[in-house]
Amino acid sequence: MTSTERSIAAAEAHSAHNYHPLPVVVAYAEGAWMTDVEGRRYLDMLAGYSALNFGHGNRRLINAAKAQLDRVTLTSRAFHHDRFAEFCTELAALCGKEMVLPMNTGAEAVETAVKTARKWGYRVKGVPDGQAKIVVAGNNFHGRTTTIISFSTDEEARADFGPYTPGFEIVPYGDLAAMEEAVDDNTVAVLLEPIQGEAGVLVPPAGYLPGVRRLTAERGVLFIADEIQSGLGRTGRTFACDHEDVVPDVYVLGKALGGGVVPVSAVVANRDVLGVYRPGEHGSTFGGNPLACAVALEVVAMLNSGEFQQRATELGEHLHQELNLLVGGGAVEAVRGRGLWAGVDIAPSHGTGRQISERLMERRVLVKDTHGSTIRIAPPLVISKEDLDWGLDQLRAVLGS
Ligand code: IF1
Repeated sequence: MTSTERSIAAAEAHSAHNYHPLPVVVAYAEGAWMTDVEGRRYLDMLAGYSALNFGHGNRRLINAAKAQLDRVTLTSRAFHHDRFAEFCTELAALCGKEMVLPMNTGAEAVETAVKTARKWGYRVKGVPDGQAKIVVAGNNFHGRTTTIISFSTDEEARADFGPYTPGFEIVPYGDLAAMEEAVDDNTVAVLLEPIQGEAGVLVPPAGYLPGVRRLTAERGVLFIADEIQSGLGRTGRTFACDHEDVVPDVYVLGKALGGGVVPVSAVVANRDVLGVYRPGEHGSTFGGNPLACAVALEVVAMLNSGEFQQRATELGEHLHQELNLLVGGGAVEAVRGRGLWAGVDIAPSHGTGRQISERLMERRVLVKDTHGSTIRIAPPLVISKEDLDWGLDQLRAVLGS
């Protein structure tokens, strides 16, 4: 047996099969490249589902983590620490907001946003206790907790996890009239991905996000933007909402906020929203820990430079220009996305998303399929144009176009 086979066999024997990973065992990674246990190098076109926007082994992030490791890594929030205030101040400023509630994973931040909206609904808006409603979109993906999958429309993510949490109404993504119809006096929030990732990198119709912003402002409803995957440079702007000059009431951030080094997530909003909390009403052992703050501070500093947003814009234009040339050639039925983020619908005649992913792996490119016949392309924003073109050459070869 090769070391790859041995590693995979042991993983299959001793871990739950809640994933079906490609048969590659990564041992090292740098920039946009990963090296497996056999020494083979792969171009990473998934970037940890956009957690690795700044690339593997980003020197600024690794050095920030290393420096903090020798100082203090965890205090709990029972005490202050000397990176916390700076982290909250800088992240709030990046978002143009006043306050931050730090958590760890994306799902925790989404759960925190749901709890915040409900508490705001009861304490500020005056919704009768227990009656708060949150409107979400079909084909959403906001995480895997039992409350979050309660408002999923994906049977695979929901099945056998009931009983489900009530208080959510699902409307079609992109349909403003349906959203208007759903919002009522007990609605405390609308929760949306500004671009739906798992659904296949679905960009909403132009005007939809501004329409949601107007509707929620008029009806006294919080607009919560889940920018966990779409945010922090991926689409060519700091936030995907920026493309339509929309400022939500609440940003939900994660993934790249921790730079692919440590889990860091956060809910960011003004005092009139996050001010609803009193001590003891929410919390997390690791939320806002010194190591997380040290890394995330460096992430915010890098985003403040605008260089990653600029790269994602320029390379993204090139990526979409090249991908759009494939549409109509028989292998590619549609391409969607923004910046360095694309969903490519493969014609079933050319294989499933999984099969294309496996063929690309044989050519040393790693992508992830989603829902049958779509592959998503989201390389680290540090990828060179040459490497991006090489990756596109492998895709064209696999698609025979
Ligand atoms: C899996 C999907 C992507 C997210 C948005 C919250 C979360 C995610 C917009 C929760 C997480 C990850 C989770 C991972 C695969 C990946 C994913 F396929 F699941 F949907 F990226 F599209 N909001 N997305 O995309 O963040 O708790 O994971 O830190 O669960 O398989 P998390």
